[in-house]
Amino acid sequence: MTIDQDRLTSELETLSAFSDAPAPAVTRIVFTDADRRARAYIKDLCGSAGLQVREDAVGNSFARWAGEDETLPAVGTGSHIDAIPHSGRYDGTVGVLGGLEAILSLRRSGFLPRRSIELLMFTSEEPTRFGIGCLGSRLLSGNLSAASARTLKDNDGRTLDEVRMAAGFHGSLEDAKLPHGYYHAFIELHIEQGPLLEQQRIPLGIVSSIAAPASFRIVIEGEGGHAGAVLMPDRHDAFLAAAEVALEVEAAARSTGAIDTVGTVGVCEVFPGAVNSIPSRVVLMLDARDTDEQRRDSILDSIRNHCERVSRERGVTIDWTLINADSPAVSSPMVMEALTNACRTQRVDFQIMVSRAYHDSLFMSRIAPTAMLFVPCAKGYSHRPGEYAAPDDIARGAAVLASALAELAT
Ligand code: HGY
Ligand code: MN
Ligand code: MN
Repeated sequence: MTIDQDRLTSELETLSAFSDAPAPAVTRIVFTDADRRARAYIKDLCGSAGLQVREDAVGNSFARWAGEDETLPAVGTGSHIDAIPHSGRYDGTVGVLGGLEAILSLRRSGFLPRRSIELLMFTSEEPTRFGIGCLGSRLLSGNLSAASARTLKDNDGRTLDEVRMAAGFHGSLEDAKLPHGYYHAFIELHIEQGPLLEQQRIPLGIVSSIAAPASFRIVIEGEGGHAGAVLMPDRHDAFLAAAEVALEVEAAARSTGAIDTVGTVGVCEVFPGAVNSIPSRVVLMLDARDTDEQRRDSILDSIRNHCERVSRERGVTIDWTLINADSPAVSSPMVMEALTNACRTQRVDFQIMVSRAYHDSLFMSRIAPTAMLFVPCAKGYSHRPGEYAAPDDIARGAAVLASALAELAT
């Protein structure tokens, strides 16, 4: 069984061109024209490969290689192709195109799966447009109800229904949830988005758990006013209150003493945004994660307590809105064993590791035995134009994925 590395490399290159940012950056926001052209490209590749392609109401796509016994739960693999603004070309796409190449290499080798093998392309793994990550996998796993999904709006105030239907995805969101037991197992191939594999010169990572992500929208309302005329004792500066909150996010994350606790404020919108006007309103978006859910929640509590103190002391109001607070994912021993068997058969060194980024596998693990396979990325860079994974590393990941899929589909 061989991987066509040149083909895989050229497909990743072609896919990266469907972007709203000039190369080497990639911007591919869900349901934009760039996303729709990229989807069409992937669908064509799957169709020409003889896979049966279907899409659900939110745009998750499923390309199936029918197994000998189609009544059996299938084996799934896949990832996402949406990309946050000015990011890279490998996040997610390696799992979609690498998954397709793994399937093609098995077909070329004459392997016949007993269970069907299905390549998934999840909609909107990134939170960019609708504020919540893994929208597609949340819906298909039942983590997010159709009714809750309908309340989502993008920054222009357009609802998910409006946007998805304008992009050609009709049908009922209620039908997106997969039936119980639909998959026998699921594997996601992905770049590490961290530096460990490269630093330790280990070509593959088998993920044992995915950290628990949480995100909140924090709105701080103070009093505006003239930047010259309002004296300091009379001010209720919303941005300075926000600054105290943001610094507490860092302090709380560092306070646990655990390297797995992380937190940041990735969005800060200041109103009215004039140099000579005291900020009257600030919107912050908080992202906090930990492999240990209780530890993550403990830092959220301390940040929240700090907000109450800042509100009292500065005479501002601070409102929290939960966007998501998910449990971590623990990988399936069965799927991890299929991956370690494949590494041993192909004599590829690997290490067991944690994923600090979340992935669609976080939600696939709620409905099927799941694990992830990481390939190194240069300097651990991701979510930035310098993101890079070497063709031979990607090909090696696809080869191990193919063997693991074959084991699970037999
Ligand atoms: O934010 C994440 O962890 C993922 O890359 N969307
Ligand atoms: Mn990402
Ligand atoms: Mn990703």
